[in-house]
Amino acid sequence: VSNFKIIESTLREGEQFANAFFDTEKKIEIAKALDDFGVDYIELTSPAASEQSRADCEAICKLGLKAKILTHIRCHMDDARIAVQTGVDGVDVVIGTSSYLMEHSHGKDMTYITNTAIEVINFVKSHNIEIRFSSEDSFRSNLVDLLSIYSTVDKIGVNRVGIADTVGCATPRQVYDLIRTLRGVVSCDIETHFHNDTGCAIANAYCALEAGATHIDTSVLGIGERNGITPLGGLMARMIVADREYVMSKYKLHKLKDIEELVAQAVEVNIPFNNYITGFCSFTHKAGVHAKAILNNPSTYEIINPADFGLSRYVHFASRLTGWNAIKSRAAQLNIEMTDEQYKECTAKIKALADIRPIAVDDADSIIRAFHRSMKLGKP
Ligand code: HCA
Ligand code: CU
Repeated sequence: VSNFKIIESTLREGEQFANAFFDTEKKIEIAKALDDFGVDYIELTSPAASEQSRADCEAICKLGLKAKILTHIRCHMDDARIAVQTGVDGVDVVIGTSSYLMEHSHGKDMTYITNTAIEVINFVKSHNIEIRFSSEDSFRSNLVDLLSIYSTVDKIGVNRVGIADTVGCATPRQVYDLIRTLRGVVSCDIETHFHNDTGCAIANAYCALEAGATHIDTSVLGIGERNGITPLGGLMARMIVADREYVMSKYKLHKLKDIEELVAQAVEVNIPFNNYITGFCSFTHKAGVHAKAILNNPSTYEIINPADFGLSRYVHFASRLTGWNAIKSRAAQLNIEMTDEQYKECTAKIKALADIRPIAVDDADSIIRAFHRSMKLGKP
């Protein structure tokens, strides 16, 4: 699973999110932030979508970012002709291959799709621009058809082929099997794109890498059509556990929270409370048993080190579940020192109040302070 590359699609798939409207300035701000974070590719909405989309695509190409700039088009010569004029480094071409899409969307058959694909690919390549060919709804497409068209486009020299779970139906095992099979058929890179309708988008991306995929599509906070795709932050969480050295060396992880806040604000959503890494409680430890172990050695209950992302852990101590080790640690933060017996007694007082009502940090702190004062005065 090492050496994977990210195709960041906040400015393409993400623009298909219900709330998304990015003006030129916002797109540039997001593109620069993603580039600074270290993503390999930034994918932009098709220049054929609208006049402003075309102008924005050209503007971002002119920024001179380290990341390669891609645009995403239908498998059609009209779109390809516009795309090659924008200054992009690469073009991601897509066409529906499932029976649903062939019958109810574009109405074309496999022979037509293959012939158009060949024409578009040769045209883009003749402009010295990178090209990826992908099927849409790959997991509901005919396997023999898929392998045959991928083998054809591989032979004429595409840089990547793409597999897309457009409807979010795939399971990790299905992903593994399909990518493994495809890996045996093509020699080019394999890009994958997973929607999250059934909550498998991160697991599917990971399985794809295990099976030999090379590129993963992401968006910030996972924004996209419906409930979106593999989130950039969630993929970072998964991958830092798999290969910390590679992830740490390649991405500026401490910028993740800022990028998420930038995008969350732009599309007017909150960062979910249980978000990977940046959710408000992602590194909060509450039960007394957990708190004690965490204070001893954070690895006991943490697979990800918050410091790797410029964040810190929090030991929750104002609750009925707390324990005296957490209270001792809190007392130290308040510059208060007592004996172990005293911490235990003080903890019992906090738990007694927390059994009656939810308590705030201030409540627990004043119990600690009052208890400590009474100890010094010699009356418990
Ligand atoms: C789309 C569909 C797409 C394409 C994915 C890809 C999907 O909105 O055009 O080209 O990799 O989910 O199939 O996003
Ligand atoms: Cu998609």
